Amino acid sequence: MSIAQTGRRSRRIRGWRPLALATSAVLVGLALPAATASPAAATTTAYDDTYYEDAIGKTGPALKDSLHTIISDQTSISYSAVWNALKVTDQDPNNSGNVILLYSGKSRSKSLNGGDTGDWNREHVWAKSHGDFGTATGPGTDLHHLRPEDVQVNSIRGNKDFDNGGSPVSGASGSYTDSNSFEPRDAVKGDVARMILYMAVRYEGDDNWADLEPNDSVTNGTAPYHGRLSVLKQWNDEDPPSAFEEKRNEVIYDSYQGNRNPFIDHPEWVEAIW
Ligand SMILES: [Ca+2]
Ligand SMILES: [Ca+2]
Repeated sequence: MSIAQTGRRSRRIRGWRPLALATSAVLVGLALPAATASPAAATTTAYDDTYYEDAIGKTGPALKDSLHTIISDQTSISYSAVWNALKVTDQDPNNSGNVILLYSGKSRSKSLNGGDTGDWNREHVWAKSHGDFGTATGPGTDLHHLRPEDVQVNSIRGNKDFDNGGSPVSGASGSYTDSNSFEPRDAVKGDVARMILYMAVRYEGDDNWADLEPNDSVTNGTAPYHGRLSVLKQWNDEDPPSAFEEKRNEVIYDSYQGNRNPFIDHPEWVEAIW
């Protein structure tokens, strides 16, 4: 672990009170952490009386069940239609001709979608081999976990579980990887967590697809599980929903699938369920 990584990880320590922290930092001459994150809180309550009406007030498995029912009412699109959808959902707010690539944060021309070096392609944040759902219309085409990514960076991420640690990823500054896991840059850590946990609630094995669930492993292989839950929960707290993420949720709801990612509207529901 590099010094830089150590610094990044130590910035948030659960349960430390600011006064005690300041005092102990002075006593032992430590630098204060650069930032602290608050527990997740609702991004919007605009849908609580309507879309989420049946889920409000619930917790644990009852909340998960209720959200599953709510978000399973959706339109599904084909894998070929995903290209044009991503050009809308992930459009660069500062350049309408470009999309933002998830792990690298780079802005790249919408027209460079494809499979060659320098192109961007369709990254399955829930690795499609975890549950082996492929790219048939279903979980493999669900826009809530599909993002544009550079072809090479996508290949480096592969089907690895998510965890902290590793060596810097070429072409994706701030991301790290080792033999069995991938750590995205700080600005999208929460996005990744909320996408994985959306998939876990949306897919419960009551249709033709596997029951996708998070766990704490980094060796899930083709099992319908994705790790690591403990790290994803931290990332959800550290990186609250951004305007980009909220707009993306809205566009998928309004224009493509008619369903929402509940954890973008209510990130505190992660802790309420897991
Ligand atoms: Ca974010
Ligand atoms: Ca599930």
